[in-house]
Amino acid sequence: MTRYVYECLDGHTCGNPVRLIIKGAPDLSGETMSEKRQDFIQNHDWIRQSLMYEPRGHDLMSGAILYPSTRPECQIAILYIEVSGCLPMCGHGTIGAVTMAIENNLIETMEDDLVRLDTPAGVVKAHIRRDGDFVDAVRIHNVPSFLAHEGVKIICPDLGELEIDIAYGGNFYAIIDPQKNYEGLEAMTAADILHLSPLIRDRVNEAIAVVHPLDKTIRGVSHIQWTGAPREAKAQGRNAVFYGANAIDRSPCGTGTSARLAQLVAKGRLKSGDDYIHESIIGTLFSARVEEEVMVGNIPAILPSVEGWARQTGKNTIFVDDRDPLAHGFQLT
Ligand code: PYC
Repeated sequence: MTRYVYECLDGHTCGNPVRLIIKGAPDLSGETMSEKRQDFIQNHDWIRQSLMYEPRGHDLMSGAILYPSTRPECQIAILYIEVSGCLPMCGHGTIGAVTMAIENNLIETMEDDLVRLDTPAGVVKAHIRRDGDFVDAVRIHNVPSFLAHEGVKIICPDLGELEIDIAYGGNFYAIIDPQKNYEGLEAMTAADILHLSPLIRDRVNEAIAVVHPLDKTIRGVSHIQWTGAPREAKAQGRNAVFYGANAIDRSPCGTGTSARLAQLVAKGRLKSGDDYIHESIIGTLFSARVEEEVMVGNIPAILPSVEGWARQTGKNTIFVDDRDPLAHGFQLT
């Protein structure tokens, strides 16, 4: 019998789970985090499934693994594992992983409480706001984000024709704004989002092939963002992001917020220096900012930052035992 043992720190960022694997992860081959991500996907994906899916995880589970950096300018590298796959970047995951790693003395910050992270999508800077021995909040300076396609038309069962924008913020998002056949997030139940989002994702990916212009391994719309009017007085927008087979992000979604900012700048509704407070489906808030306008190849893009808080909920030693018929987990679809 072989028993694999994983030491984890469990927590959440603004309501969405983060499982940080601190012991037991495999060595990965590759010169960069993008190559190591490919190695993980090809050779070790069962570990993600074991730790994210039921019965050790659940439909929303999201996690991260720390590795030595492959870039001289970064303190640490991070690999994102989630029910939806091994992501290029995850915002709430970064805020949670950095919070728990700092509070458990796993990483040290540079000057000004800054950590430079080597992620598969590129370098992400995290600024720590402390409260004594604890981390109060983390502001991530995310990878360049951009509007990739505007007004993609699809037919959505139940709703009818929808016009959807596709934007990148570390993952590709199909963003659904209020329009003739969609009144806004306030008109949707969680069950509606869970039912319609995978159908929309399939139709969007059939309609258009999205590929990152500088990294061909980042491709396809993985996340669906439903937008709507905020409920919190200080928020400018509210959203619900669907991912995986059955998940709605409980946080305002870091890469989703970055994609949203890029979309709003491209449409002239935000500009460099503007703040944007983004509300989640459960009312938690991320405080985002358009830091700078840049180019990605020949596409106008932005550098977004997103601040949020995370709290550790416990420590977890997880066994994956090859006598267990459900060792590699399962999902209900
Ligand atoms: O915060 O970037 C994010 C994220 C992606 C999927 C769930 N959360």
